[in-house]
Amino acid sequence: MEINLDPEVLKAYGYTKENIKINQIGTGLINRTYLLSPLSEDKKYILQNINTSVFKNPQAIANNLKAIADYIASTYPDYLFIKPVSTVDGDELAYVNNEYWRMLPFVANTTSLDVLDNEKQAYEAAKQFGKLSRLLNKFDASKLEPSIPGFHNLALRFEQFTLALSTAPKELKGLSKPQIDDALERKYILDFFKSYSHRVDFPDRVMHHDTKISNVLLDNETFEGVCVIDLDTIMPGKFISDLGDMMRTYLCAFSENETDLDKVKIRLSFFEATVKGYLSEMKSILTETEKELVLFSGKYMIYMQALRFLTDFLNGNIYYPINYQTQNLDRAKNQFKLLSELSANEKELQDIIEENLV
Ligand code: GN1
Ligand code: MG
Repeated sequence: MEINLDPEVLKAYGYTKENIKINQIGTGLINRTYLLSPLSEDKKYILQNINTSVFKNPQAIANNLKAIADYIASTYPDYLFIKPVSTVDGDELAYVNNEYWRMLPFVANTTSLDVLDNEKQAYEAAKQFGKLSRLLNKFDASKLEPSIPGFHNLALRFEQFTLALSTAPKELKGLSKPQIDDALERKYILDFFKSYSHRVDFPDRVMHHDTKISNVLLDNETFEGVCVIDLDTIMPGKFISDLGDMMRTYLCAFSENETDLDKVKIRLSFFEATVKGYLSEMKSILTETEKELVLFSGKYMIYMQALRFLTDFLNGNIYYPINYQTQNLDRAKNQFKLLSELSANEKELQDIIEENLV
């Protein structure tokens, strides 16, 4: 397939179409991603177009990554933090024809997975995300600017849902009635969060905010975690964001796009591996309040994602790309099923957490 990439973007990094091989890669819903293989180098690069309708302030991302990279370089020089490659003009971003681009080094001998097929992968991934927050425990999170304001703010997501509900056409509301009821009924998750959010020992930390499995690089041979990638949403947040999104995306053998809800079940052994991996890094820094919220993290993130998909369906699918009209509604159904599976297994899951907190 011919890849239609603006030559000016390559030029910003000192390349031309003639001296580079280009492949489009990645499965994310938000940014376009390419793999660049310069013919004269052993190294490869990842080039990404930043979706500015989602990331309205790309400079914030560049500043955040620079601040963290500088801190890591002086504090943990052996830690592999994938910071952007500078343009020939020395900038962290290339601005070409009203679009922002950034380039990252490709890490050789690693793979990124789209689906998890064994527990070790869950453990390794969770450990990598935990390690990032642990190493940045002393870094002042307030130095970072939110790259998407209110990104994991459940109160805001609930507000956006109620707004969508008040403006959605009757037909869409009719189609999604059971999910609207689910969303309203589960508002206790938001209320529960609010009862904790002002506690002083529930701090803002540096969180990754997109902990799906494809955002971790694993060693090709040993399958050990090497580093985390996709750092656009690194910003201050609560620890529940990262662990919760891992529960959302690692526990079920099928993705949020699965429409056969009988398949939406949670795998206890993957839960155990995820919690073990995350806590192996974070146990020593989590506060007593945070430790109470380990299982809640999954509820918070799954509920939020269900709300986001349902909201987008009611808004006429303006945010998440879809393959068919009711896909966001199906995704919301999937997430509500996952949420009820988590609740149905609560006792066993809490036992696993307790074992891993001692
Ligand atoms: C988006 O593009 P991707 O797949 O990395 C979204 C996440 C959602 C996810 C659901 C910036 O992530 O928050 O959890 O879709 N990212 C943004 O698939 O909205
Ligand atoms: Mg992402």
